[in-house]
Amino acid sequence: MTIAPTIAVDTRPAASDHRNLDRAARRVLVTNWRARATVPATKLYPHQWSWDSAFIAIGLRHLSPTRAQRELESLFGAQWHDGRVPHIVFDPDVPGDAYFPGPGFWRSGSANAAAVPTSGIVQPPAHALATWATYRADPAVAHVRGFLPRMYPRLAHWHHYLLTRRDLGGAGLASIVHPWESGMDNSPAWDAPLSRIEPAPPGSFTRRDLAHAPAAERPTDLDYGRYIRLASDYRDAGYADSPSMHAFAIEDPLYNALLIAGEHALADIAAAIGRDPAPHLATAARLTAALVSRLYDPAANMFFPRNVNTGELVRSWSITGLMPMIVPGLPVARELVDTALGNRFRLREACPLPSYDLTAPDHVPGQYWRGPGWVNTSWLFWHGLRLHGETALADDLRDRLLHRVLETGFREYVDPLTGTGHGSDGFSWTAALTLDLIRAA
Ligand code: 2M8
Repeated sequence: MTIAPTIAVDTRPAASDHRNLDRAARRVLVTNWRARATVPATKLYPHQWSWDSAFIAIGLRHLSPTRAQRELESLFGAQWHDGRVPHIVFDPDVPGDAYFPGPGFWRSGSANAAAVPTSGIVQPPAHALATWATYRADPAVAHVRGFLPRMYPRLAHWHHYLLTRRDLGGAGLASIVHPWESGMDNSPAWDAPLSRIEPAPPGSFTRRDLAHAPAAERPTDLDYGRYIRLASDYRDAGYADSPSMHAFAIEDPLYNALLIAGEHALADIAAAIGRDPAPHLATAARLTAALVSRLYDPAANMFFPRNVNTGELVRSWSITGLMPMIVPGLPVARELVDTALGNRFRLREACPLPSYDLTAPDHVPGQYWRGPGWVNTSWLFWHGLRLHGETALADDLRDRLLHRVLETGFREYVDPLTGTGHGSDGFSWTAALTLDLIRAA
C-alpha cells in the first residue's frame, strides 16, 4: 500500500456558497484517501479509525458509492473472530511509531481474523447506519457488488459481540471498557470512573499526539497514563471480557443509541436481502426499554452514563446524554429537545453543539471533548431532530453547521460559541458530513 503524497490543500472555502464548500470537502476526502480507506487526518491519525469510517462513508457515498462501500468493507475486513470491529486498522506502510499506541503495543495477533494489525478495543457502532445509508445512495451499484449480502453477516456478528460479551451490566446494554471506546475520549464524564485507575508510569510510553496538536487541546499525561494502563491490562488478559475483569465499565448513552439505531438499520438491510427483520426490531425494542429505564433521568430530562462497577449514574452533562435522539420511537425525544435548547447546550446558538455543558465550571471550549463541538455529534442530533419531526430546528442546525464550516474550515473540533477551530485541519468526518448536509439543504 502506498501513501498518497500530502497535497497542500486550502480547506477554507474562498466564497460562501455551497458549491465551493462542496469542492473543498471533496479535496479533503481525496487527500485523506489511502489505498483502501480514509485516514481521519493526515498527521495526527494516519491509520483507519472505526467510527470515523462510518461517518466518512456517509459523505463519500455522494462522491463515489463504490468507494464508500470499500471504506466499510475494508474496516470489516479486519473484524476479529469474536465479532469485534477494532477501533484502529493499522496501515502496514505507515511507520509503526507514527501513532501511539501503535501495532506493537496492541499485539492483535491471531485474535484478529485478518492479516492486518489492529488495536484491540472498539468504538461506537455507527456502521449499520452507515451501511444502510451507503446502500441507499446507489442500490444498483451495491447490488452488482453484493454489498449488503457481504456486510449483513459481519454487522450482525459485530452487534452480537456487543450484545453478549459486552453486556457487563446484565441488563442488555453494551458496556465500553475504555474511554477511547466512547469516541468522546476525554469527556469529563469519565473523570470519576477513571480516577480509580492506577496510571502507567510516565516514562513507560511516548506520546505522539503532542507532536501534532497543542498540549492544551489534548488530554493530560495523567489521563494518558490511565488510558495506557487500561489498554495494556486488557491486552495482557487476552482481550477477554467479563464483568469482574474490567476496572472501567460504562453503559454509555451514545454507544447504546447507535447500537439501537443500528439494529433498526439491520432490520432494513435484512428485509432488503430477503432475511427476517423481526429479530432486529425485537432487539431494538428491548434495548430501547433498557436505555430509558437504566440511563434516563426524568427529573433532569437527560440520559446519563451508568458506571457498571458502582451501579451509579455519572451525572455529567455531556453530549452523550442527548444522543438517544437518534433512536426511532424514543418516548422522550421532546424532553431531550428541551434540554438541548436550554443553557447547557444552547441548540439555537452554539455550533457545533458543545461536547460538554456550557455552564459547567470545568467547561473548556478548546479542549478535546471537554467543551468544544464536533460535527459528527451535531450531525447525529440533526438526524435525530429530523427523525422526530423537529424539521424547523433540524434545518436551522444544518444551516448553522454549514455556515460554521464555511467560516472555520474542516477542523476536528470547534469552540461552539466563538467558532475558533482546534485540533487537526482537513479532518475527514467534518468534510464528509458537510457533503451530506449540503445535499440535505
Ligand atoms: C480521537 O481518538 C483517538 C484515539 O482513538 C486519539 O485521541 O488518539 C477521538 O476524537 C475519536 O472519537 C476519533 O475516532 C479519533 C480519530 O478521529 O480521534
